[in-house]
Amino acid sequence: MEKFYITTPIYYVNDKPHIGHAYTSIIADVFARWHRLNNEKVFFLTGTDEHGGKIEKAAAEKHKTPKELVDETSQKYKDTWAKLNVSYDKFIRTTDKDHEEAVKEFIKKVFEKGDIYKGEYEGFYCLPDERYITETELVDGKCPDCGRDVQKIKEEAYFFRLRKYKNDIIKLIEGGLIIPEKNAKEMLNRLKGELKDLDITRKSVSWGIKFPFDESHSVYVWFDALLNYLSALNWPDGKEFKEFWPADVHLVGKEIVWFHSVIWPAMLLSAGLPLPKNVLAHGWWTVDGKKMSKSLGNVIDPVEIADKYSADAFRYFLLREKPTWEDGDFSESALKERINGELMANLSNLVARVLTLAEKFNGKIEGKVELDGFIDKKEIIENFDKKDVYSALNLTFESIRKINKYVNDKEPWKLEGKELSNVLYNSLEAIRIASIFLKPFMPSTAEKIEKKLGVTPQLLSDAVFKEFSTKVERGENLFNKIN
Ligand code: ME8
Repeated sequence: MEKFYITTPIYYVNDKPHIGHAYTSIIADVFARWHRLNNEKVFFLTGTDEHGGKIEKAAAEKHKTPKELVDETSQKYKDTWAKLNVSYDKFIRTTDKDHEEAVKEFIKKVFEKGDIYKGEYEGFYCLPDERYITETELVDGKCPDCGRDVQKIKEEAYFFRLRKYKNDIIKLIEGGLIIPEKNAKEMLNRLKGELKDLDITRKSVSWGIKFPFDESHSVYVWFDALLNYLSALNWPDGKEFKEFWPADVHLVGKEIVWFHSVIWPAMLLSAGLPLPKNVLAHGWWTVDGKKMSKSLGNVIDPVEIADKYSADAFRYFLLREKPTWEDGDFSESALKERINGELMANLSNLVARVLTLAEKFNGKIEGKVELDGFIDKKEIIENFDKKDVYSALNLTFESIRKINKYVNDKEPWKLEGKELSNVLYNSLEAIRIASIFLKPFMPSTAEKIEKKLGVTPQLLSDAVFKEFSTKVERGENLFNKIN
């Protein structure tokens, strides 16, 4: 049996999740469900990143202890994923005891390898991004990534010999680690410049894992966080580690590709561990054309959207509105258009029309296969292999349009007897097959269709025309028009 290990970034708990976080977790969920549908052994990991100066500061501002804040916010993440049907296998928190132990263990290994030394860090730091910035990287004195103010720091620190792994990393990226290509190019360009060793401890941050060789330092939050991908598998001795490592996909937003494709592989090389197969980067969401931010008051809560329009409608919108690697804009009006114009007009009406006729039909629904080519299974599978869930979803909806066209052309409401039975047979079987491909994207809608058709949960291997012998029930509409 094949295995598939997919991870999301572990999210900072300074604030509750917004639609950007939801987007990543939903894409990861699509992959996890797709591979389960293929009967593979799947480990889908998500969680929260709970240490560091940013969390320390957020807690102080909210008049809470860091512990209170991280407990509260990580629960909000869990609640959000439950609401959005994100079917993770494990939710890791970096404040979990076993994670902290694994981090210390890992640091010991890297230290024994001779890859850690003591020095002094002098430079800048972006607290919101939790990253070190050199003088030459500054843009108008601000963080080159987010444009916010930076802190100047000069402190004793322990360094990781990142430079030592530069050539290995370049080869790894040239070998196709990063999807898409444009992000790989960006990383290779950055690697052509000067690469400095990485400061991996902070003396001035107390909310963190104590550095094992010098407890006056805490471990740099990114060094701690990246290790979640191993500790979640109970590295070094866990059976999960043996079964699932290396990761098949580390799914990330494009701003943290550097950490996942340069720093993380270097850490693994130092510890003598196998490297992940892919780092998959996606684009960003803006809201009504602007970056989401508290000060603009345009941060969108995914739970509110799911309550208002359903989790599946929200999932569909995020996955359908823009190619995965591109940036896109979120607006409720665009969401409503997709619900009315696609989910209702295309999918929901089709299912309702066919099932109304099928419910009334007296006798066995039999026919000969006429709609066999309505879905391009091969291309959908190829797109999943290329990690392009956007195209896979488009092809799935293309198949639903084809069933609609078939029904419109055949006008079954004017037919009876054998002719009607034949059209119903083809439409029902096509709907059943399409619902299998809908499962990763819209799990509860697919489940509702299965119930209406009277079939039990299906695997990808069931996506072939069979006999139709179950009792159907039209029931409620899958989607209703939104005004
Ligand atoms: O970076 N559009 O956590 P984070 C799309 N803790 N995706 C977005 C987004 C947007 N506007 N905003 C956030 C961290 N995301 C670290 C990760 S991993 C070892 C440590 C998504 O809470 C996207 O996946 O800032 C991005 O990479 C992630 O949330 C950043 O979450």
